[in-house]
Amino acid sequence: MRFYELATCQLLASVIPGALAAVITSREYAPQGSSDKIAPKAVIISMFDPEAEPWFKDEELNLDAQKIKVDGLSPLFPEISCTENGDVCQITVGEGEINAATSMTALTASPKFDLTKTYFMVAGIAGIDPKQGTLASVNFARYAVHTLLQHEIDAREIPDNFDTGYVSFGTKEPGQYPSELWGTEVFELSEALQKLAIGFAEGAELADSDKASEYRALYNSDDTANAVKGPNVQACDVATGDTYWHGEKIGTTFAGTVKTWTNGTGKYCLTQCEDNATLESLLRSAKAGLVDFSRIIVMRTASNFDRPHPGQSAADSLLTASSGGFVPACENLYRAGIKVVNGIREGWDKQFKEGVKPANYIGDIFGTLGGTPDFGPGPVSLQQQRKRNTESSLRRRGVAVY
Ligand SMILES: *[C@@H]1O[C@H](CO)[C@@H](O)[C@H](O)[C@H]1NC(C)=O
Ligand SMILES: *[C@H]1O[C@H](CO)[C@@H](O)[C@H](O)[C@H]1NC(C)=O
Repeated sequence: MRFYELATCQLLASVIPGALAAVITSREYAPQGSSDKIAPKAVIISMFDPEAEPWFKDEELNLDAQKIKVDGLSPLFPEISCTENGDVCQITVGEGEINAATSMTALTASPKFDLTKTYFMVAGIAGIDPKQGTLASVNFARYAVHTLLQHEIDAREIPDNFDTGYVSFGTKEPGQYPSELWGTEVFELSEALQKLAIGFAEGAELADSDKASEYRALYNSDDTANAVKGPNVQACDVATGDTYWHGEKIGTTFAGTVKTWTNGTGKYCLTQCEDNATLESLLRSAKAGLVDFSRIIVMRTASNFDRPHPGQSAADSLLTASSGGFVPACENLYRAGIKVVNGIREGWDKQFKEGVKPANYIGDIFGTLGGTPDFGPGPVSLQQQRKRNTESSLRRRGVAVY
């Protein structure tokens, strides 16, 4: 059954954007003067309404000024919203990996926009590891790791010598570097831009709530000192998976995944469902010259912890507890995010139009955009990797390698 499910999920993820491109090409792509195109300085990427709403309360920004219908967006969120002069736009991509990748591809393929100089900012809520940060904090990622892209054995059937049910593709035990790579395992973003964004966001007065304040005090272990402080702005990497995981043990597992897959540089901190998909879409559009991968910011505010506090079960923490973090986290997307957006707008002529040169490797595990990843298996040609993936897949199913 697993193979069938796998095939289905791949089919959905690959066929939808393909069909979409055909629709866009046939229905929408009419030659236009580039002057007709909207060329935003910044695009804010939300996943669902509570993340988007705080931005629309800003009457000066006025994101309601232009509503632009784009074929291929989520049926729930069929329009891009832009300011009067088009210098800032907002997209709600929908939740989960498939929605994020498909909606972003629809936007970047649309002839209504020129996004070659645009800064993209993912602005969403996330879970946070209490060892790394706290409720309502504002976090900017350098690495996005697709931690759910591996084998899973249900906890009740884990072998005695395994400490987790998660095993990288192409390996036989937990904790190994994957030899089978699908290409979206790890994304690395510009650290120079991440630092500038943190600098802008630090100028924001962050929201908090009494309830969040009381709740974070319950994380009173020696290793969770970061959880009991008030909301702050910091660097913090993201882990992606459509499965909304929760708990100490699974968090520890994925902390290991992030560490192994980024070759020790990335640190597990935030959990969410879209960033790798959004980044894969932007990566392919960057390869096509439609966007610039050095102009991407991932900002996630913490709406909840990714595990229980001492004395609480994982199920209670996930399903019944109310941490008070959701409302201030959504508000802080705007409060910190508008500082970043305005920083880019105000510094446009001086710095941002030209671009911020990245000092670190940026891109995916294959080096698709050029350069050499500081993570990944090292030099392997795409042809070799395809062969490895086929062989690994056949080995897993006991089929003789041809
Ligand atoms: C990352 O770690 C793996 C496993 O130890 C190793 O094979 C690979 O060469 C490393 N990659 C880089 C870029 O250092
Ligand atoms: C997804 O994004 C997260 C963080 O944004 C990153 O750590 C992860 O490697 C990414 N994975 C994929 C497959 O894009």
